[in-house]
Amino acid sequence: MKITVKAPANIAFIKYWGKRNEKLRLPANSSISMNLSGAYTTTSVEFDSKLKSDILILNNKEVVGREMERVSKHLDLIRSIAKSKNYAQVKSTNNFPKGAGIASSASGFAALTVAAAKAVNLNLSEKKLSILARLGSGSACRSIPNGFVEWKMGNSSESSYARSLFGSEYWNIYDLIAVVGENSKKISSTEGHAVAESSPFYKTRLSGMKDKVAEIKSALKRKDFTKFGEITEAEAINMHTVMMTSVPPLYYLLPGTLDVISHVLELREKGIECYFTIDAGPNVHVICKEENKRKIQKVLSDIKSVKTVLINRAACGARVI
Ligand code: 2P0
Repeated sequence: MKITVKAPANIAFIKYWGKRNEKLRLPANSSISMNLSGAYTTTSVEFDSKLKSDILILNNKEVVGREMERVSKHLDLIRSIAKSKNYAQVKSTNNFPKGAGIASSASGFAALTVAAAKAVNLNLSEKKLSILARLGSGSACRSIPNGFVEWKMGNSSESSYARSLFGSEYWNIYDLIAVVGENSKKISSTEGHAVAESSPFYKTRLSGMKDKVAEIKSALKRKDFTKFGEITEAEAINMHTVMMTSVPPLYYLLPGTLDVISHVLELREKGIECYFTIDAGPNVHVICKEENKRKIQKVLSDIKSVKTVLINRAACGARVI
């Protein structure tokens, strides 16, 4: 049976950076995110007893090598649970342009997990699917549940998974992604996580995490946009401080990144409320309320270093289509 699944990328307001257990992808802290309506992966999986190996077709091109091996390893895990030996054909496309600097591993592994589990006739709970997706790529576990999501760090594989705090319709806030450059990562996120500990600021970052997660959850519950934005912005800088002070240092920011940040600060000075966050890449996610969306979109689009602005609101999690 061929199963097709659509899964969103997600933006973390409280980030996952650093692991307690690399193999199990257990994070050093809990994280909070929102699924993105405008950036998603669509993946179909079909197991076939006639296949001699797994096949991966990504954006209409057959993929071999490391990317393929990571997908095959994930399929092995699902096969072992289902006690199946059949190989699969996996076809996957991202709706966001290649080089837009949006990580595809979260939406990719979320879609792959749900599609493969269903295609091999496993009937798994959302929690189990989130755990499985986490084993493929940590941030993918947050793309399984709906809307605004918490990934509880847990203390074992079974207790580290994501669940929905609020559905996608809960709060009409937007994430305008100002794309300033490609995500030409010399060091992958997986390798980046592994060196986080080498930053002298890493321990300090982790020591403040519990309170920060509680505070942002409270702001989310109260729909206190100012508090929510202030925590989000400080958290992004906190993570990038750890990144830039690790050994080797990881510099994801480009001149265009700072250009956008300065416009965000200027907009706020003018009373147009918005806040930024940045992932492991140069692009700036500008978070705003609906009433300011158009104005901010125009300002961002007019910045010379901004190639395009991608518009997102909260979305539901991975779904069979
Ligand atoms: C996040 N990032 O919370 C943070 C913010 C990047 C910066 O999760 O090794 O691709 O596959 O578990 O999930 C990127 O890390 O790493 C990430 P793996 P992943 O969104």
